[in-house]
Formats: sequence, C-alpha cells, structure tokens
Amino acid sequence: MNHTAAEFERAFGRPPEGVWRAPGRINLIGEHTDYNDGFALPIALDHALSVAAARRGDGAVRVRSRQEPGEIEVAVDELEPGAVSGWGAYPAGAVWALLRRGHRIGGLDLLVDSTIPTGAGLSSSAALTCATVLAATQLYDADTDRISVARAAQHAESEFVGMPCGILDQSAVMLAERGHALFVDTRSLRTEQVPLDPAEHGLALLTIDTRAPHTLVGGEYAERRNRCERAARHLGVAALRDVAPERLPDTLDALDDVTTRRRVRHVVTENERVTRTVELLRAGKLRDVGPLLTASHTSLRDDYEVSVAEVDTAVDAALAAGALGARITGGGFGGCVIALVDEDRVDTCADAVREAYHRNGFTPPETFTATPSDGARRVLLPADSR
Ligand code: GAF
Repeated sequence: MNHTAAEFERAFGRPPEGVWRAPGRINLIGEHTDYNDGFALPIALDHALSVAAARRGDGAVRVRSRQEPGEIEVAVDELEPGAVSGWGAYPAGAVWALLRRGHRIGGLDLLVDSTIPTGAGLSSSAALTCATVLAATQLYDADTDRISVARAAQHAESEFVGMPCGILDQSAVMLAERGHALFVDTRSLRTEQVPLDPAEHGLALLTIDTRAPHTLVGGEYAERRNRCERAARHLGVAALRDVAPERLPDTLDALDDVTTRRRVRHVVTENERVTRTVELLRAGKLRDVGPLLTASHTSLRDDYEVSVAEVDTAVDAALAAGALGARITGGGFGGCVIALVDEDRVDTCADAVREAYHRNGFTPPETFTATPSDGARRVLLPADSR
C-alpha cells in the first residue's frame, strides 16, 4: 500500500480518496524575472511531496503531516488570511484561494508527506499548494486546467501566506516534463518543453543545498519586487520585461538611483541569458550553457544582491573544481546552488565544496544530482488505496 495512503488511514481512520504527488523544482536560469513579466527555465525534481485527501461532509479542513507535529483544523467558511499560520497556511491557503476564485469546495482531510527538503529553496511550498489545489479540485469536480491550478496556488501563497511570489515555482510544479526544462514566458504563460538530458552529454546538474537559513516571507524579496515595479512605472513600461536589451544603457541613464540601476540591469540581462540558454539547448550545446549560469550568478550576487557567503563559497569551489558553470537557484539569501559538471567530476566537485565549507566553519552542505522530472499528478485512485 502507498505509504502516504497508509499514514492517512492511521491519522483519520479511513482510506483516502486519492493521493496527489507534486515535485520540487530547481530553476536552471531566469531568476527574479517572473514578477517582472520575464522568462524562466526551471526543471521539476524527483524529490516530491504527496497529499492524500478525502472529502468531509462537515465543512472542516483538517491537515496533518508526516514530517511536522500537530494537526491543523479550520472551518472552510472561516478561512481568511491570518486564520492559519506556519506550514498549515499553505494547504489552508490553497482551499481559500479556490473559494475566492469561485470554486465550490467543501471540507477535506489532508495528509502531507514530503521528501523535498524544506527551507532549501526547492519550492516545497509551491508543491504543497499545487498538490492541495489539485486534490481539492479533482475531489469536488471543479473544472480546472494545469495553468489555473498554478495560478490558484500562486494566489494562495501571495495573498494568504503573504509571500508576494511570481509564478515560476507553480508553473514548474504543474507543467514540467521529464527529460525537459520548461521555458516559461511569465507574461502570457506560454510554455515550451526544451529537451534537457544532462547524462546524454556526459554532464550532471550537481545541486548543493547550502543549508544557509532561507526565508523569503521576509522583507528582502518584497523590497526587490516593489523596487522593480517602481522602476517600471518610472520608465513608463508595464514591466521591466519591456526594456529592450539594446536600450539598456539609455534606460540606466534615466534612473537616478544606483541600486535601482543595478536591479534593472540584472532583470534585463537575465532575460537575455534565458533566451540564449534556450537557443543553446535547442542546438544540443548544453556544455556552452555553463558560462551563462556563472554570469547569472555574478549578476544576482553583485546587481541583485541576493547571495550570501555560503552560496558564493559553493559557487567558487565548484568552479575551481572544474564545473562548467554554477549559480544560486531560487529566490536567494541561502537555498541551493546548481553546478553544471562533467559526470566524472561530480564527486570531486562535491568534495571541493564540502572542504571549502569545512575551512569556513559552515554547516556541511547536502548534495544531489538533479534529474528533469514530471510535474504534479494524481498517483492513487480510490480503488488502489487498500
Ligand atoms: C522565489 C519565488 F517564489 C519565485 O516566484 C521567483 O521569484 C524566485 O524566488 C526568484 O526567481 O522562488
């Protein structure tokens, strides 16, 4: 029997009506571009989170987790931002967002089970909101497509949890496919599957969880987002995506504030790096993507200022050990680094990072190689749950 279903039955005394699985993600390139209507190129991981669920007739939402203590219980008609805090805010917010978007959702029992490291910037929160939205809509026969699920999950995170995120993470969780990176135009939500099989090129995507504390609900993310929106207004464009790369020097001259200039330069050049990366992947030139990853990191470190010492140490050590390119992935201020590495140098690179951490007195990092995997789906139907 499925572990999550078994745990659901232990917790709630009946089998679930289904189990939904949603992956974590890393972003290959295109960071802090999504809330500027720009481009991103994430992949889904094989680390995933499962939600076992069944309807309740009394309008209560009860949530338990195999990894977190306690139970959250809240009535569907009492859901409002602030009503639930901590990790339970994500599934509660998912139900709230569906109600706000006009869906008729009733009570639910939910059991969450995850192999996605939390606080590592691998989008465990988007996986949780997306899996809950999928479970709730499928159980209550709400009519939704995968993009609407991603939008509802983003709505939950930004309005209920209070993290003003873009739609990168939810798009990756819902739309990624095995063996591909997902090109996302975050303005139109047009997506394209771009073939990506590092092993075919004798390469690997070494992922280093820096284990530096990473909290995005804090003010830094919102400050970056607000500054970009103010800059777009000042420049008379709908979003920074509309600044043409060839007009970047003039655009920067039109901005008085040196910090704003740097932020704008990051966003405009990062969009170009995404486009260039997609072209290289389409041409089968994965090795040539390395320098773009490193350029992205430099821009995030110096212009966007979202890096920290643990992250820079991992990037520098990986590059010194022969990585073709390396960068911070996700929102920043900790989280994970990805490095494009020859398959036969993965261990050397990981060891080099561990040694550098040891020398600097940092908490030892965790490492794994990322395999482009499938987006969220239902994995267990009612008949399978016994
Ligand atoms: C976080 C956010 F949730 C995303 O929307 C995105 O902005 C990312 O940081 C930075 O690219 O993961």
